[in-house]
Amino acid sequence: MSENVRTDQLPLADESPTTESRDLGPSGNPTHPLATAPVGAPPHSVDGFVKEFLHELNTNQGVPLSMSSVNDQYMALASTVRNYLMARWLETNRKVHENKPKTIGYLSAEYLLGRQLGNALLATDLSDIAEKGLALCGIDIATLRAQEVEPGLGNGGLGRLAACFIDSLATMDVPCVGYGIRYEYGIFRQTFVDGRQVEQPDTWLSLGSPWEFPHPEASVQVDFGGHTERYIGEDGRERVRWVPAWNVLGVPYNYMVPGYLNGRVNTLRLWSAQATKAFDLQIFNSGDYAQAVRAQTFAENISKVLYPEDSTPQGKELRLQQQYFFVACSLRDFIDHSLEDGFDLHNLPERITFQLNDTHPVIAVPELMRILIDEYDFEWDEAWDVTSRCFAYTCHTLLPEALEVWPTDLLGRLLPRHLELIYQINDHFLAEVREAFPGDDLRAHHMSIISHGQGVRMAFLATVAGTKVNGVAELHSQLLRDKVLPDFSALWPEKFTNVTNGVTPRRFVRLSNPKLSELINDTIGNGWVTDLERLKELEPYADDPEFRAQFAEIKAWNKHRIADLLRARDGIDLPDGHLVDVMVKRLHEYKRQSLKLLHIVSLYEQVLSGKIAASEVMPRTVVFGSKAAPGYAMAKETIHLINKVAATINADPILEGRLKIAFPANYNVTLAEKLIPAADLSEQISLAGMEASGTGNMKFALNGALTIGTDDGANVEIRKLVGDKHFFLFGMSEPEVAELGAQGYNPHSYYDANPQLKATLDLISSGVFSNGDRHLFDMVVENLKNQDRFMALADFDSYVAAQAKVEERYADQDSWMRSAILNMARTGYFSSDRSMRDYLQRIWHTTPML
Ligand code: 26W
Repeated sequence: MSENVRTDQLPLADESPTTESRDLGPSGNPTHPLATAPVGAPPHSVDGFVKEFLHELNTNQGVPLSMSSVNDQYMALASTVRNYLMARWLETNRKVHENKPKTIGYLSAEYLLGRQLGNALLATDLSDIAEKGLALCGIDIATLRAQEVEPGLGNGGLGRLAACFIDSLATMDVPCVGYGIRYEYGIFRQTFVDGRQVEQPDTWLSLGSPWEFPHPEASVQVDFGGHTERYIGEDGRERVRWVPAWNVLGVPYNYMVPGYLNGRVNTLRLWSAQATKAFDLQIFNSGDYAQAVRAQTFAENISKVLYPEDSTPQGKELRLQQQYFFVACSLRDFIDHSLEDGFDLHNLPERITFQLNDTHPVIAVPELMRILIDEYDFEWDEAWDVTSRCFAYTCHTLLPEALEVWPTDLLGRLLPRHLELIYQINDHFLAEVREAFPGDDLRAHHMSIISHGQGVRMAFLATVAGTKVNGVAELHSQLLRDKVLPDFSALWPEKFTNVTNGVTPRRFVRLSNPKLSELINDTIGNGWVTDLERLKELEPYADDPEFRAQFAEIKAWNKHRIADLLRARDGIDLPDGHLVDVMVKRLHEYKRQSLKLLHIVSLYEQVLSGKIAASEVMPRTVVFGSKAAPGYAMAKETIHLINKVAATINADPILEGRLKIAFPANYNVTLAEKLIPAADLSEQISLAGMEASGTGNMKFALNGALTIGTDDGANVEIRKLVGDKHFFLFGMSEPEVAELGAQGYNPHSYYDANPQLKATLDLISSGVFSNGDRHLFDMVVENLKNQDRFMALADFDSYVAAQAKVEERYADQDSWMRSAILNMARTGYFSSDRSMRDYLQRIWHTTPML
């Protein structure tokens, strides 16, 4: 509770305006034929579309075409497409309401959705009609597509995966509600000032957000703080009541999640925090205006902004408030609004499985226990029986520092009842551990959800409560069993499983690579969009020179497209014929952008020192895309160094333009959709055992790029499917990394023993990239020479050797294109549809609703 808002000024429950009764529908009996007719969609024709568009422009935007701004036209186009989807959405909800199927409740603190318009046009097969219709109105649809600001409600892999998963569930006709937070400000906008990252607030809502539907009438009150008190119930049993100190209102905003050409539209429900009482008129009238609205601003802070960290939790109270806020809203919403009145909550597991997207929503476990025990008078065992069959947990990381541990004092202050319940869950659990491992107190101590009395280990709570625990790639899931949660996998081996990540082929092939999609359609038909493993049928065409030529032409076209964008946006040239070498992902030391940088500087050093002639350097453009968490100094310093190296090398004639570095700012989903189809080489170079899976690696392979990578995360499975001849493997394996770590890794010895590595690091310290300032990059260089936690120096030689192989292979364009086609043909497995099939079979035990 921040110091300046006194809890007693926050209205208690009974003061809040009651959400009106939920009995839906007209009070009287509708007799007009239209009133009972099913909601129809506008005619699927150019004329029908134009009529709807102009209607929306005139009535919704309130402007005639002649006076309409681009934003007006975009808003009208969005609401036009929405209207085509609305009938499907209402029909889907009607079917769910009628059939009461088992539903998946996907709980995620992040959704990296990307732009909505293109996907909605694809799902409704309106792209061509819209383009023609708008052209008849004198409008270029590309201009309107570019008007959309993507909702950046996520940091990176975890958030984008959630977006791919809900797209797949809708396309596979699986009833699912995605629950999350409607951050007013998403992931920051990245700009570069003198090569340094500067963060700008993400005002994604400023021009309106046509894809959301607020439902204030379905708001949920969420309590915080206060204390608990015991009392004897009328049945004589001891009861506990939570007496909260303050509360806020959760207002749901519904977003459409359209299935691909299947008439289904699932819902993404994002919660926005609002004060339960607008502002305090008495205080206002007493003249303390700021105080009068303080409660309001305080409440709204909860969904104000996304935490921009994607690996090290800051442990901030507001973050825990965010987690409990959306979880409490979601559970209440499902229990009160999706279950029919009088539904017996003992059967809740038949109606829903809540998938925990990492530990961020795991406070849902004690929240469900609280609801069942305190509000529905369940006994402990009854409540635990239901709760422990309602959740499953997906872990997305291997970094120990990324595992959330909430201090008991903070949890006890904010959620006193939940802390009590967590202690009780832990007691019951440890009793089971002692039973399974009698006398092994050390093991019980190690497995305790409460660590050393002052922290709640959220991953342990998720594992204890979850029916299943899965990693996101085979190697990751194995390391979860062997290294992260070994005691738990010893106790419950059957609880642990794997579901390798996937990506949606709708956005990351069909939408972002239209020319390749056309070639595939012309070759094997368009079934692949919903059955991606059919790409396998393309394998024989890898040996077809005509097909290879068409494929190469498309790659070249995609390169021109990104070249135009980079030139226009960042003034960066992408010369023809360059190998396009792309590394796009969050900036983190374990992902080793520094290793990529050492390769680039090593090439430059060799030319500067005359070891090689510039003509020996394969024409290559390296494209980086990376945001660093604002508080992550080493990551920000690495970005600074990359930009300085880029500026120097791009301007140095000695390389005759044969080596270029581009670092477009503000890497996001929209930029990924343009960059990935243009790539020849995909950089997946994390230290083995660190990247849980990666999903960019899958997107690159599916768009015909070859991977240079370590045997880490899903790289292992990609390499297995595409074959060693079509994958540039390098570096230590995970066991070798563990071995080197165990025997003690001394990075300086690699620096001393490897003249080229030494020359490379010394060049950075020479000041050549920093106007002679030899110490500007000491932070990065000293760290690599003395700590190098992620062993970039140890893998340097192997990486440089693999890059030499890349240049050798790329020189033979025909065989390169053959490999590129085989990469595409053999990676259909990495569709998020397949991932969903695995979750359905292994974890959710439910089937699509037909
Ligand atoms: C609390 C701070 C925080 C926030 C986000 C810690 C950890 C996270 C995420 C789990 C980090 C993340 O995005 N992990 C990535 O998840 C992807 C989807 O499964 C994987 O493909 C990536 O390998 C993994 O780094």
